[in-house]
Amino acid sequence: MTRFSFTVHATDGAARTGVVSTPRGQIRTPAFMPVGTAATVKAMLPENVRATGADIILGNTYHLMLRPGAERIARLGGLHRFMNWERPILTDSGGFQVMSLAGLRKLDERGVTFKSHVDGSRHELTPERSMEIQRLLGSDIVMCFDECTPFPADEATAAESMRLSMRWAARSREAFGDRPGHALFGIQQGSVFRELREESSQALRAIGFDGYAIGGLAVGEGQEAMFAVLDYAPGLLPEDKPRYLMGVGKPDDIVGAVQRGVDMFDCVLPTRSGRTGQALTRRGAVNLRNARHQDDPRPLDPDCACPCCRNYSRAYLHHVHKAQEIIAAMLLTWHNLHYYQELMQGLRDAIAAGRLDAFVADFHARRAEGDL
Ligand code: PRF
Ligand code: ZN
Repeated sequence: MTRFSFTVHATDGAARTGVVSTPRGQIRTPAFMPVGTAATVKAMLPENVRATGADIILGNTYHLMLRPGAERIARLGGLHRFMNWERPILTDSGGFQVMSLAGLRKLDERGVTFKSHVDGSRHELTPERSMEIQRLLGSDIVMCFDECTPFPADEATAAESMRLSMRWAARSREAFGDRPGHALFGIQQGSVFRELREESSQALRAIGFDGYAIGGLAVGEGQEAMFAVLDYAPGLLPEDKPRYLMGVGKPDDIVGAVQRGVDMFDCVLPTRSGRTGQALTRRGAVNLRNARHQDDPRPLDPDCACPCCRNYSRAYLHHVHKAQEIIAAMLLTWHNLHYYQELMQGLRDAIAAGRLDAFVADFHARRAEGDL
C-alpha cells in the first residue's frame, strides 16, 4: 500500500514544488484545496472540481458532525463515497469553526462544548472526539484539534492559548494512533509572536507529525503582519514535510506565502465570491453586479480556458447574477476555481524552472493593469 509521503522536486529561494502521495492519489504542491464544507464544493459537481485541476478538497468536522452526522456518513461508506469525490480529502478539526459559527461556547482543558448553529442542540468536541469523527469520515489528512488564537491577543494570552493547543496536539496524536495511508498534521500557533511560534514548532516537532500547518493567521492582522510572520514561521517546521497555511487566501496572499515556503492552502474565497457575483481574474477582481457589464459581449477573461469564459458574455453573467439564477453561481465558481488552479500550476512551473521572481513580477504587473 502507498503510504503517505512528501517529495520536494525543486526549490527556488524559500519556495518549493513537489508531490504529496496518498493511497487516493497525488497532490501537486504548492496546492490549493477548494472548500467542500458540507460534503459539497458549493455549485460544483465533483468531476468539474477535478476538471479545474484540484487534486484534493477540504471538508469540515464541525459541519458534518452536526449534519448529517459522522456515524451516518460512516454507515454510508465514508465521505468520499457519500459525496462522490474519490481523491484525497483533508478535514479541519472543528475548533476553529466552533469559535466562528456555534452559539454559546465553553472552552476548557478537556475541549469545547457548544450549541449547534443548525438546531441549537448541545455538543462537545475534544481532541479525542475530533480524531474519531475524522476517522469516521475517512479523511486522508486529519488536522489536530486546536484553538485558533483570536487576534489581537497580548503575548501572555497568546502563550496560554498556544500551550493549550500543544497539549491538545499531543492528545490528538495519541488518539489518532497508527493509521497507514492516513496523515495527521500538527498546527503551529503563537499569534504574531516569534518566540511563541518557535516554542509551538518545537512542541510539534517533538511529538512528530506527517505535515505541519500554520494556524492563527488571516484572522484580521492584515497582509503585512501575516507576511512578517511567514518570513520565519515556515522555516521553523521540518523541511521534509508539507506546510499548510490554513484559511489563506486571496491570490496575492497565496503568491507571497509560496515565496516564503508554504506548500498547501485552502480558502472559501473563490467559491464564496462566485456566489456573490465576484470574479477573480489575472487582472484582479471583477464585480459582475456592476451595470457596466450589461451590454458587454466580451468574455470575463478572453485568455481563460474555463467553460464560463469560453461560452458566455459578461452581459450574460451580469444578467443571470442579477436574476439570481443558479447558473450564475455555477459559472463564476467554475471560473474562480479554474483561475486559482491555473495560478497554482503557474507557481509550480515557475519554481521548477527557477523563475519564480519573474513569475511574481508578471503576476503583479497584470493585476496593476486592471480589468479590461
Ligand atoms: N486552526 C484550524 N483551522 C483553521 C485555522 C486555525 O488556526 C485558521 C486560521 N486562518 C483557518 N482555519 N484548525
Ligand atoms: Zn474563466
